[in-house]
Amino acid sequence: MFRLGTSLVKSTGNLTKNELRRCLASAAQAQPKHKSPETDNAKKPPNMSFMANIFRGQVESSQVFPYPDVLNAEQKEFTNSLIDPFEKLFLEINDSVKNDELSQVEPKTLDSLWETGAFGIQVPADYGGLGLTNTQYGRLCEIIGANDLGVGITLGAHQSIGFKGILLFGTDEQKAKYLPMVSTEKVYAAFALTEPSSGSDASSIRSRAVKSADGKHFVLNGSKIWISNGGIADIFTVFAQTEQEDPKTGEKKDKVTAFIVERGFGGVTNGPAEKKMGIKCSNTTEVYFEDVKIPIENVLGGEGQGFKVAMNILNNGRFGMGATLSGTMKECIKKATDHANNRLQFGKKIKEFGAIQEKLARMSMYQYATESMAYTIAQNMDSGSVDYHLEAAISKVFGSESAWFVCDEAIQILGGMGFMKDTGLERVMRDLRIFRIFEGTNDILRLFVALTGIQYAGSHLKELQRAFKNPTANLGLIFKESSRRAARTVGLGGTDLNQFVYPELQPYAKQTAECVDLFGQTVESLLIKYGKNIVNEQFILTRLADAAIDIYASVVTQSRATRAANMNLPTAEHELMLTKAWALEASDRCRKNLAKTTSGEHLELYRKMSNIAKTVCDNGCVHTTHVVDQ
Ligand code: MYA
Repeated sequence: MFRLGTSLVKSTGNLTKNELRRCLASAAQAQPKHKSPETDNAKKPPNMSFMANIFRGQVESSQVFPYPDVLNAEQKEFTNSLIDPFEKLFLEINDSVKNDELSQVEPKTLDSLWETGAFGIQVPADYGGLGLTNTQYGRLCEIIGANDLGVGITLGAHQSIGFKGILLFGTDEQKAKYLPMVSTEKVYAAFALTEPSSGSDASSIRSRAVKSADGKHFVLNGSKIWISNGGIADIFTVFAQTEQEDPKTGEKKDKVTAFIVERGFGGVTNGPAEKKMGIKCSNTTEVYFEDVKIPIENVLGGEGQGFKVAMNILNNGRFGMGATLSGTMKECIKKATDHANNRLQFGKKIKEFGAIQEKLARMSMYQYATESMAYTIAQNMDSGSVDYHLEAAISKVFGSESAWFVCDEAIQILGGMGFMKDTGLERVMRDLRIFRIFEGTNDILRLFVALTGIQYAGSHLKELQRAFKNPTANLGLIFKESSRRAARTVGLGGTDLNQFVYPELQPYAKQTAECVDLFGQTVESLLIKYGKNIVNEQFILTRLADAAIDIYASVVTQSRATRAANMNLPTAEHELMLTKAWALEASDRCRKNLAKTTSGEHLELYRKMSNIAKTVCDNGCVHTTHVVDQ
């Protein structure tokens, strides 16, 4: 797992050119010989991701400031025209309680969803879909999330991942053949990656496809588990190992290839619907492939490219979860607010108690941050950005944890009533639990965020090291870096976000900027200390990811509230308040998390926890003596 060590380099310490040169030289030693990402980097356009850049202590503001605004008036009008029918469908036709009880989406809901175009929201109109952008899709996802997450997964497994590969990587022929089916002909799609022995470690799948001697088809064998829509889909995006020959060396190696598989090819079967804790109405099954003959034209994205196809499908769909769950959170907040406004205890409405106010405020802050992230990412994607992987992973982690927190707090505010099925929060809580697990567990995505960011910081240092080999040709770069470090050590030249935010947000932006600087310095010191072995330091990486998440949430809320204030929106004052409160809490948490990556006390704590876990595992349970027994 996480073979990200490939391009990690040891980082630099502080300041002088000679020291910088020495550190960079040691970085070069840590760089494996078989790969040269710096050459790759030289060819690549600069990475515009805000998050990737803060790992190297730099601010690349274009994705976050000003808050993106990509929809034109016509697109906004069209989106608005869809909101009503979508809401009506969920209010008048869909019955979330019944779906949950039946463990099935009622056919009348499915029919209406097909009629409104909900199964092909992003499919271009030429192929029969609604042809919406990511931003518009997000807006509709919110409505789905507010009403029925189980239906959301039926829709999401179909289009967010099921046939997304065809949209992203399909040939013209593949698009023409499959997209009309999946958007208008009531043909369901599914994404088949996970296997019994391959969950988070996605590249370790064992399903295998063997090319025929005439090269015209593959024969696929294998089985997949927990496939959403597995029992109802007729089109699958399937990932399997295929033997690939290196054109240069002739060496043969297994590499993952993605295929579009039709149930009609024969040999595709599925197990019974799984009995689940939540999202019960969405269909989840095992899917088996036995000698399935797949025409060569159904390879998706190129032979041996399947792992990247899978990762990019997942990256591309993750922001949708944030949008969906921000709708869920709004609904939970509505229920909690209704209760707080009406419930009398100790002679007062409970909304007057500080303990309840704190909950409602924090719930609103998490909802605001989740929504702000989702639309920052969606709109960046719509503007053509390809550098959104880290942000999309962050929004998935943050959205799923925020929604869990918000729903839990809503239940707490409602007290005994919240625990009753009739209130509807109990189902939402059951439904929400899976969101922290699927589409990449939050634990894995935290590591992904931290390690991908560190890898990027490392590759930047490698670039500097190269510059030092030919200083006369790279004076500008060397001078800039040396000056930046020199200024930093005397407390100057730090990050300045004030220029981007509404004046009254500046003191808060200053705190976030300090966190950005501290973050960059921490990444560098971790690289100095651990080099490429940082990949093994999961206690630390997790906390680094948490700090990154808080910074991203702070920046997107500051940007969005600035937009609201500049536009004089009627909610601007409240949005500024949410943003300030968020920044205060988040910068405090961020500083603490960063300290926890280096402090001796915490490193000792991690060692102890690691030992405790080892003992518990060796023992098969807790390893203590019961006070009553002895
Ligand atoms: S579907 C199943 C979900 N499964 C997962 O998400 C699997 C999680 N695992 C992984 O993502 C990977 O295995 C990890 C990498 C990250 C652990 N983007 O050596 P490596 C590149 C781009 O690090 P590994 C489900 O749950 C990397 O740079 N590239 O890889 C259904 C490197 O490239 P190079 C990436 O250690 C849910 C190469 O790959 C990425 O094996 C239903 C190898 O990297 C990336 N992310 O592990 C949901 N990662 O070789 C429905 C790696 O060039 C949702 N790489 O250096 C619907 C919600 C919304 C509702 C909507 C309503 C409409």
